[in-house]
Amino acid sequence: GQVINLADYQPTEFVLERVDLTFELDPTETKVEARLIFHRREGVDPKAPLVLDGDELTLSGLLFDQMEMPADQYTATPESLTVRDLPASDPFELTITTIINPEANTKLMGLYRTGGIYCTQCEAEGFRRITYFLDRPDVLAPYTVNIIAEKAANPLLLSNGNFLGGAGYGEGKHFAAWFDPHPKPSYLFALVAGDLGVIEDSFTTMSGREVALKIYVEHGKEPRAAYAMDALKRSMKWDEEVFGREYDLDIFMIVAVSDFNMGAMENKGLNVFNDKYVLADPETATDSDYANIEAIIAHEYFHNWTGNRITCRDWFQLCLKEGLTVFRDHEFSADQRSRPVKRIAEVRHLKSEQFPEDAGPLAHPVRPTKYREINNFYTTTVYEKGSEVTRMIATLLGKETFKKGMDLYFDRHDGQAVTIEDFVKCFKDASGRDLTQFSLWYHQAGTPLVTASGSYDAAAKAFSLSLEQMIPATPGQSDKQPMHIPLNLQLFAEDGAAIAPTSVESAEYTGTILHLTERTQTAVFHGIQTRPVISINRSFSAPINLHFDQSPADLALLARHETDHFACWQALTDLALPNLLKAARDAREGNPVGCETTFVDSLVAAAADESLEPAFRAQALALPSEADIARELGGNNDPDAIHAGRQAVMKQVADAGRDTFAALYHSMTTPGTFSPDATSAGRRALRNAALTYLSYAENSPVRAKAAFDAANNMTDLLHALTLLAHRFPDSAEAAEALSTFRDRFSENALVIDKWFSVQATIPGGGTLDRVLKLMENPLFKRTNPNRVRSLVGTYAFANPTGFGRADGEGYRFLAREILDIDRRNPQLAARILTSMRSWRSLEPVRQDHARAALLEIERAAELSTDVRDIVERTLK
Ligand code: HT7
Ligand code: ZN
Repeated sequence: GQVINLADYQPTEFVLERVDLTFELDPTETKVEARLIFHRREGVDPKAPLVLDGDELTLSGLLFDQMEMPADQYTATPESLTVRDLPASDPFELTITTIINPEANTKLMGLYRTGGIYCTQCEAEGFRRITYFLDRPDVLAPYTVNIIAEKAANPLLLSNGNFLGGAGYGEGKHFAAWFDPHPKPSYLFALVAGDLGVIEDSFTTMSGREVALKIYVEHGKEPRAAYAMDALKRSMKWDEEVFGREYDLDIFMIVAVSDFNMGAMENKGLNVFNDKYVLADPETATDSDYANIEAIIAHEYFHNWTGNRITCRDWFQLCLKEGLTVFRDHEFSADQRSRPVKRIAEVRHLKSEQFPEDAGPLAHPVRPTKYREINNFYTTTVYEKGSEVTRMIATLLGKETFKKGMDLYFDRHDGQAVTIEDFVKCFKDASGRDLTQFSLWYHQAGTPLVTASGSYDAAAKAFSLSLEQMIPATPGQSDKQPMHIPLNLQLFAEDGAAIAPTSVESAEYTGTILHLTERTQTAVFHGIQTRPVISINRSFSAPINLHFDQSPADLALLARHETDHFACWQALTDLALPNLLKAARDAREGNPVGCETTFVDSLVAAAADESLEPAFRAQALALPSEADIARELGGNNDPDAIHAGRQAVMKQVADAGRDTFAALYHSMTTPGTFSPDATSAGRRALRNAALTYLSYAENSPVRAKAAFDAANNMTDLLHALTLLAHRFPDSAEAAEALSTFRDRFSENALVIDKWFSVQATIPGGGTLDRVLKLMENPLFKRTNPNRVRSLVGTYAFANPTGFGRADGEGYRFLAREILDIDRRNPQLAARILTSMRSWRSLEPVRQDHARAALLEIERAAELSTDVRDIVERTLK
């Protein structure tokens, strides 16, 4: 795999006008006939050859305008088809026949088989595994698709667009034809065939058109698709109301499959989903499963406008569709649920996933300029930081102007393949604001560090705030320019009342947003009667690290009085962190761990505060994770000490708040039938958080076991199981709960994934043996990405003490597994390998083991481009 550079972008010399595909489906020998109509772009050399992309293809026929192509006029390799000396006639038609083997396709890219179903995944470069093609996102055409297959095994024949018709086709076969009038790039092509159950509904769009909605799942699982259907209808309505976007075909289909490399895929009119993000019922799905389903159904649906109608010019522009669509799904969930609680969850996720990426060897800009393997750029930086950048545009412009910019984007670029520059220009044109400096957010990698310090002048009644920004060096980018950082801030008086200054001397400051644009900047707030407490980066207005020394008393005041609940949570977190960091250092040195009372009291007070919604209180009680603590410590990390320190802090909070937690455990019940709504989920989350602390206070598995036995939904059941397994792994209660759980759900692979994950995250070095044993369990299937992620992936990503064993056995295990997975599914192997991205922040002994494991992978005789790219960048 050579490096692809953004700077080398050139439009194609040939323009694709139409695509006509005919599939004769067969598990091992599917015949694909592609009729492609091209013309030359104006000014192109008439002798220019046509070069089409392929991947592991064999050509079995080639016609030019229906006539056989002479063999000396083309060269076909598995990776490309080059056609030379094309007659000057324009337009012309090329008919390409390939034979492919879906059954043997273990990469799950292109056309493959899963659970007896034919299914495709074409993003990013899967279509070239089906036929030779100009497989790039700026080549758009309308598609007609004919599918021929055995009727009994494949009653369903689906593709993009609207259904044209179908009929019998010889003995035992039938065919169906589909037409998608919306010009689309090949990555949005989809085909599904097989025998599935369906739930059906309909949606009337704002202009009164009726759209048929269908969700296809394995037979017998139809009732478990009801929540996904409900989420789909709410998404369609929301996109009309909030973004003015209407659906544009007669039918919208979702197919759930059990073998899938990612979460879901937004193919035009025919979304394909990992069944994990479709299937839910109270008995088998947790509240977070429901929330994920709602978010991902919305995300893929929203792509219809942000991604499909307007797509990316090239894969460097991936954040054009992904960052924007994540922003849209975040806003949707915020509107459907609690906005502050959603924001807290987003920021937790951003900090635990994206911040480490941005701080490590795999750091890259939101809009990268080079790649070796595009599959490795479906990253949290492109998605989540990309969403944050879009959010900052909304913050800078304000709601109304942001909406104008979005409308302009939809008007100006509908039907086109565009760039980030085109996107940003719409907001510049809608607002008149110069966004040149702001655009650095797309181009400079690394999380900015903002250092703030305040001083109060009682005589002058003035408060001055000094800010400094620093953007850390990242691979390939050593010198950084200062960025445009919008900081939402507010001053509070000592009684907790918000203060309105009489005047402010500052660079641009709109009353809530201070625009930090220089390396250093000072703002002076006048008319401040007493020493103020300042809240900075409210709602997480910018994705930065903030260093601001605030006393526990000031943080406690913010925790109590901030009107922005995200900022309350941030204050509680800022109170907790120094305690957790000190505890990790003390545990490492063998000193006793002691917590500050302001922190413990504030946390317990927040837990008991009935004016706060339960979901918020549950978030407050979920202390920063071991990974969060490791990140804050920054280097020379010992996972065992971090774990021991955090356990000691949990115990102190639990002892101090024991009565509060007992009261919450009894009061936060959810009587009546189960409902997955956010309010009920919040009550369950708070009750379960209380149960966790009680298990520390009581130091006994008895209450958790009783909770396990009494649970009537998966959220409570899994929480109790996790507590038993993680806190009391050697107890009879844990053993019994684990085997009960396995026996009850052995027929449900998605629930068994939870059983694998719970065990993969049991703290401590002994877990590796357990993982190895579980890999021999008949319920574990090496070929299924969900199984591999839930056991191997979860162990590597989410078990710092288990995976990070001091003897390096965890890393060696991962190296072996990566090489094994890579032989079947490089994309999956590469993704799991990114769990090593923070290896340089470990203490020296573990670092040596980690490096050795990475070198072992790097030295392997055969390595996919995917894994080679990750391992080389990780080691650099
Ligand atoms: N746009 C989709 C990305 C995706 C994908 C990428 C590479 C390989 C397999 C894949 N499956 C789905 C998902 C999304 O962001 O909506
Ligand atoms: Zn997406």
